Amino acid sequence: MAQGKVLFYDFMVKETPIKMLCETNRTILTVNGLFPGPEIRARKGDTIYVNVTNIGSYGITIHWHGVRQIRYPWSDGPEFITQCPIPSNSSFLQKIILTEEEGTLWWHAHSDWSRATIHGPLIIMPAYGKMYPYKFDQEHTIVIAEWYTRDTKAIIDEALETGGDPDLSVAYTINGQPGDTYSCSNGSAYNKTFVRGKTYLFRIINSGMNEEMFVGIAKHNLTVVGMDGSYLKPLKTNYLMITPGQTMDVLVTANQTPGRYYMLFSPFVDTNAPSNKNVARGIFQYTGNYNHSEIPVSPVLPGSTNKSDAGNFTIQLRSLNSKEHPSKVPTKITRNITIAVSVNQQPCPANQTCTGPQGTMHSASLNNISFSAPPISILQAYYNNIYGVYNRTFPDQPPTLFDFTGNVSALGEAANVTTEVLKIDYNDEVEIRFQGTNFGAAENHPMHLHGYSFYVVGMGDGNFSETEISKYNTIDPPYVNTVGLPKNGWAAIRFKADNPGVWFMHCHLERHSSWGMDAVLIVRDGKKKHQKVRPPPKDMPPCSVSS
Ligand SMILES: [Cu+2]
Repeated sequence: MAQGKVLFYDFMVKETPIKMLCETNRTILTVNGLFPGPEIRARKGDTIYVNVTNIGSYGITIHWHGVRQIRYPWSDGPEFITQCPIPSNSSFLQKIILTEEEGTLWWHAHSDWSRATIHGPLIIMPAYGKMYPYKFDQEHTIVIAEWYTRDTKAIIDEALETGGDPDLSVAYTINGQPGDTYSCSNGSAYNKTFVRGKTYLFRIINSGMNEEMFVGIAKHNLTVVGMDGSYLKPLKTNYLMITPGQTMDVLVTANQTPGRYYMLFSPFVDTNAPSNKNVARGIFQYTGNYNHSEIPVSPVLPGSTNKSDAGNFTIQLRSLNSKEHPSKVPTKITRNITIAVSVNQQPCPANQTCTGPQGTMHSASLNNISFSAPPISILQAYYNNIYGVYNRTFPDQPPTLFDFTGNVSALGEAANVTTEVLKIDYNDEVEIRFQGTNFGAAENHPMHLHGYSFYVVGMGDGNFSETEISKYNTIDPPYVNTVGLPKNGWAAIRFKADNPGVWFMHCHLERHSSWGMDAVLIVRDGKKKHQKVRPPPKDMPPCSVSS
């Protein structure tokens, strides 16, 4: 691979005054005073240094979502997995090693719920002299977020204490703007000008906390050409379904009658759990002669509970698989793992009042293990051979077999709260079958893996069955870092374990991850020198047992 450039960025994490939804006297944690945060723009193969300085009032970490960080988990970011938080009034120089990534990714805080306001785009253009596999005239980046009315660390700290539901967001925002369905943001909605005949590339990032979204633009087709930093075969559609954690590159040609058109983001809510059902709207206005104060045309999107429209969009996605961008789907699987994905409840501790369902505490698990973060980072414990920080007994199969997606009401809902890792040999060809279960409020789970992208070779409703294997797509499945596991369904992914290190795997719905829907993969070093985890930087944030 051609040697890329070395780029430098400065990130200052600080409390910043912001006016949103008529609130006054409100500050939020931002990077460089911006919401959404600053864009990082690089080319394929570049190396980026970001000096992260935290002058906020509590520790944070930053993750580079979708960057594989080959052999260098030290800068990956999830708190207590690869590092301890960067304390107030200190800095950490993070190194982002780009290799195969090309397209739209993003960065975000990976500690408590700080990512609600600490996130931004990470755009990776083709290497010098290389072309995009599609044409466009202009590009725009769209970052979707969820707005909460108080400090998100307080929200999750309190919810984990009581076992109850965390606050709901009160608005979805498009590049920081909730849009004109909110009287307080009338006149400040996200808006862009369309010139008839031109084609626009939209880089759409769902950095929302807890909801999947349907997306559409009135009367305009959308052509999806990339996802999660990898190209797709062009897919023409009139709506998208994008989960938290996912990014999509979408072409839109301005080929309609000059006028004003709404872009609509509307939540996909396939669960009984409480949710924010508001919409966010942006406006596209053509240049030319027409009444520029006319009311924009609205798109028609699937209803908020429309699971089949969500699935029908997702199953059409195919990787580009061209000569320049080939698919390399593993076909000789040496490690086969099945993971049951559940929302659980834990009994309320004695002498405490809990506000979860029927006085219990909300919880969540993978293979019946509700992940508990250790006091020091798992990577530091692994690399320095510190014992007693984690167990190595995460099971390759659900501990008990049952009708996962059937009536589970007779089964106990509590999971084991513990810190387990899943060890994988270097260069194993891995298949993971995620199996949704019907415990608690079942719903779509956007499962995200650090350190890897993976091929989604199959997905479906109900319980996985071996007969599905013959129907897998091993030719051109999408190559992504986040897969929406259908509600009460399954999804099968494949990857080659060629990146040694400690890698977090979790649901990208923040409340599920906070409740324990997480696991840690340790991919062992290979035998050769360039197959081992590189040494740590000297300025790793310190871990203190009390933190
Ligand atoms: Cu989930």
